[in-house]
Amino acid sequence: MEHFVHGALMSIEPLTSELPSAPPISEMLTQYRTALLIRGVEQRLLSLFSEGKLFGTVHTCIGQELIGVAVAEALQDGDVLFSNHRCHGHFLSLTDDVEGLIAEIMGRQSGVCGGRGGSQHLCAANFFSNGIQGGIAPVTAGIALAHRLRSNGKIAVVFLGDGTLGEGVLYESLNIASKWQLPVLFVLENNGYAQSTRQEQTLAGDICARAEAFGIGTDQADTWNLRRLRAAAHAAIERVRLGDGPFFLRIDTYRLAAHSKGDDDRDPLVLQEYWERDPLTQFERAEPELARQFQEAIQTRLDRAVALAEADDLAGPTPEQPDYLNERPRWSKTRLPVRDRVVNRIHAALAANMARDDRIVLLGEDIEAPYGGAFKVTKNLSQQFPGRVLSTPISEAAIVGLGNGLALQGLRPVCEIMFGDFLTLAADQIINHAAKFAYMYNGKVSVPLIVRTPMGGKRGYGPTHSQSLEKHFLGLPGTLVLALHHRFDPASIYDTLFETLDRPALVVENKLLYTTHVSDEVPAGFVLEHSQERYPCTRLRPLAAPDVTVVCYGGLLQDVEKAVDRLFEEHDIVCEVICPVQLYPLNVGAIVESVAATGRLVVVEEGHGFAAFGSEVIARVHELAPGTLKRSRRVCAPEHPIPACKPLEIDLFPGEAHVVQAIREVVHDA
Ligand SMILES: Cc1ncc(C[n+]2csc(CCOP(=O)(O)OP(=O)(O)O)c2C)c(N)n1
Repeated sequence: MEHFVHGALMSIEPLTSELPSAPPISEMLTQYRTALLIRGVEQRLLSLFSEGKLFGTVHTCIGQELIGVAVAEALQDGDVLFSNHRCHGHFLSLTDDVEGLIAEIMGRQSGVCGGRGGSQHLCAANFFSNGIQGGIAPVTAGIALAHRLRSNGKIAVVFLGDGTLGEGVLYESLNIASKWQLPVLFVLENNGYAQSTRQEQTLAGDICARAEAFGIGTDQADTWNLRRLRAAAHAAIERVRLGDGPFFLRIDTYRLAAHSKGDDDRDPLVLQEYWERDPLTQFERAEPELARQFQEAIQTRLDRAVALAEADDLAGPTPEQPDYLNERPRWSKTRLPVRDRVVNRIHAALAANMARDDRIVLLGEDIEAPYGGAFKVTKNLSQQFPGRVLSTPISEAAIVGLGNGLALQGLRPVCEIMFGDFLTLAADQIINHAAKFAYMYNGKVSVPLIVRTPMGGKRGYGPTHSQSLEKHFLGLPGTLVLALHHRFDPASIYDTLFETLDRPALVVENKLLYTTHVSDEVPAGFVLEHSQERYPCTRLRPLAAPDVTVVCYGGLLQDVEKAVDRLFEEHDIVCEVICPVQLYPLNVGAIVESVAATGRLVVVEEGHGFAAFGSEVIARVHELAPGTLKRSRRVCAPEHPIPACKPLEIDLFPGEAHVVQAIREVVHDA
């Protein structure tokens, strides 16, 4: 038996299969033809680059084509395939949409994603790809979870490269997929390299043992034995479909072209050897006449596809511009119908909406009964809605990744991140997945995902459990950031979210707020008003003419109210308070309107102030109403981490005293 190794430089174990000993048999012609088509497309893409007709880069799967072919042919309608940066072969195997792919990579409107996504970001019926290593694993697990919740017998498949075995989120996904017995197949394309780095430099231990450690069954095949590869793919898919949980398929292969366009440092002699052994080279030798006929048809189709794309318009400007709003709100005096704690209002909204809409699923750490979440927001909901409130492992990236997958499948996931500080671990899922899908897939999908999280300090939790990190998530186009407060019913906010959500939303719930009562009993001398926006802005309008505009959000509204009350009583300073719920996209109309009357602005926020909400508000007021703002101040946390020690923490965080001082300075310095 002739063993085949990944080139002389590599020391991973030899591939076990033999080269096909017989010429390709007739029942596999379809597979070879598809593989030749994929290769033809990618070789044409490389020529288009040389001709200067493409922009960016492409990662070709030349040498690996048969993997996508073998997997796609075993799938059924409704199964979902999620691929990575090296996705053309997978895409073509599933869709055969050569024209859509070429137009996409040429940036044309007739591309599968209207020219927005390009080579790595494709979306067609039941096919997705994204160019972030590892992040697609929990998203695919989420799609599989949606299948399981719907008991529809469908499965999800994710393609990963061996270099991606270094990404932690993959292991979060394997763990959850196994624990929840999700119908997901992990296909590991083992080509021995991550970009330019040899596997022996980066990979410890055994590949399949990784999946086996999570109780996941594994199998191996390679691209040099098509019959065995197809059998393995079919068997793996069949097994997942039968409901035996996830499966892991390692396919050994070799990439014959550069990682992307042209950068290849591998030994040319080794490469040449692999070209000799390449299954498509073998096919062309064994069946020259058939191969010639296939090639002729392929080249004709490619000529036409390129011509069609060239004749088409380039991707147009994005129709929906960012909502940097400056609309004057219409205000109405409001009485709040309830007087209850914020935590109860959020709980009530989740319960009511879950009863109304069975697409709503809650995910998070420790959220099931009896615990009900670290702040008790989901108390007893798991008993009320069995199977729809899922306590997860400590896996923030996977929690939001699962949410992304559920949302892509039309469900309404709500992900609880136990402390806002831990959002950092889910940032890739929010920034590079949730926030990108709708745009880069040209509006073919929406991601109605809610991520809720408690933020803020003053509870002595120290540097890593007390932060207000929302500023890092402000300004992601296509997303929504809301902050609850006690002067507008949080249940109403959640009702609106569930009724209208068409994009990822981050909801900031200040920790101190949970036990605060929602109430409309504002300090004497003020009228409580709300704007008639989807997520209303709150105004505490003073009865006397205001001297200064004070902007804040979230839990700090309580401190600001105390401060403005004191300023009025003790210093005769009249403040108008503006408190938006919707931090992004931000309508500064209410603020502009108020500043037009006061000329002074103080913005209060709990997080660090550099490049934060306050700076943005002040910049926008200057831009949108030039000359109206005479003096401004920001009240925010000083630039160092949060201490656990109580007096230090109290002294550090923006509170009533800081607000009073800043407002006095702004008023008296003017
Ligand atoms: C999170 C992340 N890190 C780095 C990259 C840059 N990158 C793109 S492809 C690649 C190598 C991936 O190797 P592997 O997973 O083995 O897949 P292959 O390219 O061999 O198909 C790297 C480092 C990326 N796209 N995403």
